Amino acid sequence: MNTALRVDQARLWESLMEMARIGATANGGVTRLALSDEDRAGRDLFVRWARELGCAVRVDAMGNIFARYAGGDDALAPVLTGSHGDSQPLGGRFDGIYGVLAGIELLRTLQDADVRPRRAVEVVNWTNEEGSRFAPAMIGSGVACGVFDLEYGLSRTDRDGHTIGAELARIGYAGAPIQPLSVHAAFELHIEQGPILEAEGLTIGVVTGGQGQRWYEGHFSGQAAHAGTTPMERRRDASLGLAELILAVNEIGNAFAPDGRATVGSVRLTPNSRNVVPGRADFTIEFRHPEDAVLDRMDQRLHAAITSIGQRRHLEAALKQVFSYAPVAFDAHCVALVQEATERLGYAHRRMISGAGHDVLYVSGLAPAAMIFVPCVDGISHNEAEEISPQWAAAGADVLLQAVLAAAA
Ligand code: HGY
Ligand code: MN
Ligand code: MN
Repeated sequence: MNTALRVDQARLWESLMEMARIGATANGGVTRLALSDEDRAGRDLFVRWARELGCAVRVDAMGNIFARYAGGDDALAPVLTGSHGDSQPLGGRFDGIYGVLAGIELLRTLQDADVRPRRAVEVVNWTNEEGSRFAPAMIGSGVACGVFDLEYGLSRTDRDGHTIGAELARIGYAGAPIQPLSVHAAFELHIEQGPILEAEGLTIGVVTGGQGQRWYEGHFSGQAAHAGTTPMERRRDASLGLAELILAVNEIGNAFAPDGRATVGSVRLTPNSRNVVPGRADFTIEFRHPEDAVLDRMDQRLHAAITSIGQRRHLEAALKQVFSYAPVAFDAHCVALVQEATERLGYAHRRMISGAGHDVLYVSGLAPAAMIFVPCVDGISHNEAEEISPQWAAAGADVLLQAVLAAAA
């Protein structure tokens, strides 16, 4: 490992700030929802920067963009890095895009130093990692890695009925048919999105795996009624079922502390009018935990709670699981490369699992993979206040550079 080779911190930071102007929000965050006009602008900037580096750029049928920096022996499978360019609504300036632009900075550093690794290095910009506009999450990497078929991926719709396929065509990123992913090893660099590294005064997270997730969608149906004329005892108010459910989901998360996570993130009342008793309440639920057996128990408690609430409140209840993936352990050799790079660069670090989902978790089903975390201020993410320091950004990119070069040798 040639740790004399370092990324250019100022150039990386400037790229992050230029990208953050696309979809910039009033409170210092970004809204760059998957396949929106803002996402298109961000994609166009990524492609321009990749082409300026002499990369071959290819787009697949899910709009995933791969920028390839040729290696000495181009017949060999490449080393893959990158992340996602889409954001949450009112999201942060670094979630996902930091890993994409650190990949660009890595290639700029190789080009400046005239370094040509034996294997090609590819930087990917995955489609719809967040799962906010289109569910489920990580649909671009999921199709590319064979977890979902293309037809399923292209047919996902947003709340306005727009499909991924139509939106890809609209923004000009409906690419070539999906080919089996050819990857020698993969490394994703990401902000931690949690409080651990900063609280412990550490610079790097050597990520050994990711926890499992279960996503659900459901609703309670009662009866819409006049808010003024309908006596309390005659109501079938769907919002009361929702209120009980939110507390029940929170209890399930607490029952499996300290690692259990349970969230009702999105709700919708119908007709959502101030003088109508809600006839319907739609909700999303997501659970996370490092152990699949515990996710099964959380699932059982959820179904029991939904049934009980519906019966007691005379509401029809519906629940379906829309997404899940089991906990993942990363490849020991890739984790060791990250650990060695971190130690040689002298960064304070710890091993940890990822609480958040990331595209490389799917890639790890096809090729050896690992992740690198840097801290974020107060552990805040999925929030306009998301913040990192230029020093953290460069430290993570330097570890990525060394791990990628070691794998590409
Ligand atoms: O939800 C997640 O874990 C990821 O940040 N999209
Ligand atoms: Mn992310
Ligand atoms: Mn995210």
